[in-house]
Amino acid sequence: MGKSTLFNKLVGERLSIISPKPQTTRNNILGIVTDENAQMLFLDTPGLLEEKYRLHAFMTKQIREALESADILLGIVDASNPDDTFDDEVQEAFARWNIPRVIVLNKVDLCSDERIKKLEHRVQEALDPQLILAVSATTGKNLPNLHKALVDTLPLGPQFYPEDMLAEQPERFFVAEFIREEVFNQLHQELPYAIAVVVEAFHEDRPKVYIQANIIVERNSQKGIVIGKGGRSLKAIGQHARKKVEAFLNRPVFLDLHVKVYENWRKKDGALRGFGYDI
Ligand SMILES: Nc1nc2c(ncn2[C@@H]2O[C@H](COP(=O)(O)OP(=O)(O)OP(=O)(O)O)[C@@H](O)[C@H]2O)c(=O)[nH]1
Ligand SMILES: [Mg+2]
Repeated sequence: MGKSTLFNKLVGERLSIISPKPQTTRNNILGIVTDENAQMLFLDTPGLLEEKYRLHAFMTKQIREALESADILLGIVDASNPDDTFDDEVQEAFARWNIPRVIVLNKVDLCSDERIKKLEHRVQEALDPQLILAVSATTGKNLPNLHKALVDTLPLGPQFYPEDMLAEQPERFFVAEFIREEVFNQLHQELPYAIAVVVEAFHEDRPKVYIQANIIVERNSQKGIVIGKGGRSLKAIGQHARKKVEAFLNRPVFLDLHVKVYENWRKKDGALRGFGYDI
């Protein structure tokens, strides 16, 4: 859909992880943008989903909490998806939340003008937002207009965060997320969904930041797949993730990755809490 891609572009920093698979984002992620005129707080959320695991209940709770604190509801429609129907939950959120509602038609780099016109009508009919904007999160098309529209729509309020603050979650959170993103990149089918990442050690008092993290899987059979033949898969995940972490921390990093099994962690509240999903 492109929520995280758009969020990163609006925030100007790669805070949220991105993958072609749905349900990549699990936690709300706050991005703080401060310029001479205003401070804007963007919250990237998981997507709406059918709850099959307790982890999904956590994700739905994140969406609800985001809605409760929002001054603007910014909904994203994948304009390249030929499906023109909107889930009941989406329609309900748009009908129920009494705050300014903006719909972004994303991925217009993949669509004809005719398609966009048609979709604008459908969206107006089904969701009745105050504003519809067609953008491309990837190419940046129309994002300055979106930014301006958001600034103009936001209510006046106090500045919540210091000017130089970009994010609220700790560095370890983002490190775990970059590792999870590489799991999405390197492993296929359902496996990335069965994985959590926990940073166990983070030592900055050396020339290379030492980070030890566990990749948690749900079953023993998954452990072998994550490690791969001769350790190849885990090595690739580690190398790519390390580069992202180094770019984020702006320092050299030694990343020590291990794979651990925690049976059916996605169904267990205790495990979820331990892995950063505070249900
Ligand atoms: N062509 C094109 N692709 C895009 C655009 N925006 C996002 N994508 C791609 O769409 C896919 C999903 O993007 P994400 O940003 O991870 O989507 P999301 O809505 O955050 O997804 P979840 O976190 O899984 O709910 C990725 O492969 C992106 O590269 C766009 O404007 N144009
Ligand atoms: Mg996302």
